[in-house]
Amino acid sequence: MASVTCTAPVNIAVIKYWGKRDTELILPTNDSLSVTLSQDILHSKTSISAQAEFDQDRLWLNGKEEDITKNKRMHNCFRETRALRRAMEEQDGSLPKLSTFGVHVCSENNFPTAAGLASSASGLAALVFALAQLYKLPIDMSDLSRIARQGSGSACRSLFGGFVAWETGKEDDGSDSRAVQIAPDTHWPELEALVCVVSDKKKGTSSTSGMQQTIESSPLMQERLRVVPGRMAAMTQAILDRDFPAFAELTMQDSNQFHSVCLDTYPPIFYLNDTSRGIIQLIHAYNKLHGGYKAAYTFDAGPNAVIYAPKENMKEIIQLIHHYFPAGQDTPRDVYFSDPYQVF
Ligand code: 2P0
Repeated sequence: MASVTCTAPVNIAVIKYWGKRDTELILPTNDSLSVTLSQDILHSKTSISAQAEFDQDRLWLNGKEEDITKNKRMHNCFRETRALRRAMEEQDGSLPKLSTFGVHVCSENNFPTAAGLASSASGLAALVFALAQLYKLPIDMSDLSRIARQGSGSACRSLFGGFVAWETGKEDDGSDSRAVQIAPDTHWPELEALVCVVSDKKKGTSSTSGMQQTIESSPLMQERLRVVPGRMAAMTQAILDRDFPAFAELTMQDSNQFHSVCLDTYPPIFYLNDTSRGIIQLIHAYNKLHGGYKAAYTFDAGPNAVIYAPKENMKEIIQLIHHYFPAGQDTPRDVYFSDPYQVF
């Protein structure tokens, strides 16, 4: 039996991926860019075993077995990594025939699954990385990211630390749609992320179906596709320059536009709630009070806020959040916050 255990971190996009030009190969309509968070708090931990006696691939997620017979995306990851392993076994007859064995997968998230905290990104990244280790594939991370992408689009970005772009690519076969690291995690140590868990409930509209509804019905999406290339270039420069005001403005604008296209989708998709909007107002008031950018918010496909800020501001921001959105109160808002905050 061969076994491997890996963890993969969550990534939070500052230029959002939303929309596919090919739903089979998972090719996006626009480039995206994310920050990979520290693995200390938000991660997926995945153990896999391959054994001749295993007659099929099986998954246990957070301790409960899931039926993956119709899970095409997981099978994409198994198929692609097995094909590479098979080629190695054909070249070197002494290698164990792992490609013919079934694989059992045990995966755990240490945060709410499917609540808009990028659990599919870390989960599929951990699976693909674990398979590459198990099969001892001589493959670089960008090539591996093309396989992770076929499990879940945003998973391709979680194979790298630091600041990561997912390039849409031009080819119809997806061969150039991959993740690349813009800068390593050591590049901007002053930048921190605070994850505010507003709700740990499963989201109402999955990202996969929500983004296709947007593509089919939102006229505003055309405007988004027009502005994203300029934002990608400006965001990349802001990161390379460690220019927090530029990073903050672009991050908030892109989050707002992403939620605007959700609202423009017909019927509309609501991911933010009153608490999310309260946090948006608080961050703008905080920045205005200081006459500059002290913090930036971003929201994915759920109500939970991620606040990026230089380390020196984080203590004050946490106090503000706790003051205006006290945790543990008997309110209908179901608010609590991650503690301690993320440092990457
Ligand atoms: C992102 N999101 O860039 C954006 C922002 C949600 C909002 O990537 O269908 O779970 O598996 O490719 O990767 C969520 O989309 O969707 C996502 P699939 P995925 O992080």
